Amino acid sequence: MTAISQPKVAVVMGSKSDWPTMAEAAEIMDKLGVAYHVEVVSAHRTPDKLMSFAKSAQDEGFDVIIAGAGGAAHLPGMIAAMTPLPVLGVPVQSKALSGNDSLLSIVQMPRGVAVGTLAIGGAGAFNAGLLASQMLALHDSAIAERLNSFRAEQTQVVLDNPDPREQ
Ligand code: RP5
Repeated sequence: MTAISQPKVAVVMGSKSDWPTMAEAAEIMDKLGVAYHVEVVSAHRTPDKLMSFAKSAQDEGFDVIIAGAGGAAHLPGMIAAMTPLPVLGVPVQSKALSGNDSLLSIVQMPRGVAVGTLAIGGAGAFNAGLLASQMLALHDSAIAERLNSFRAEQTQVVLDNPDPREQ
């Protein structure tokens, strides 16, 4: 389904190399008809851009931010420090430490500055897209209906395929 309205979700990531992971957030939002904006914003390589993005995100009309990064993954936390919008953090799987570094640097926020941290890798990105859609669905009945259909289809696929030996 093609998203048609002004994006309410911003999907940012520390590097182009994060895109194969973060594309899973885009995939579910495409399916649910949720408009989103995507952009590379690096906490370490483009710190000024990080600041201007985070500080202007609400005025730009975004309702929720999905931020993915790997390694010393400071992007979600730094964005959360500079915007009142909810931030969903996706730990990208790193080569050196399998994403444990990403996870710990995103999840362990100090009390008072919140990041909703998802699972490492593609499942986390997918669920970030799902959660962002669920947030928008609180005030958008069309998205809510598509979410209900998505869940019903997912359930039906499992119910229709109970034998684990079959493909
Ligand atoms: C982080 O460093 C990015 O989020 C990425 O996961 C990681 C590696 O970046 P590249 O060296 O592939 O650009 O900032």
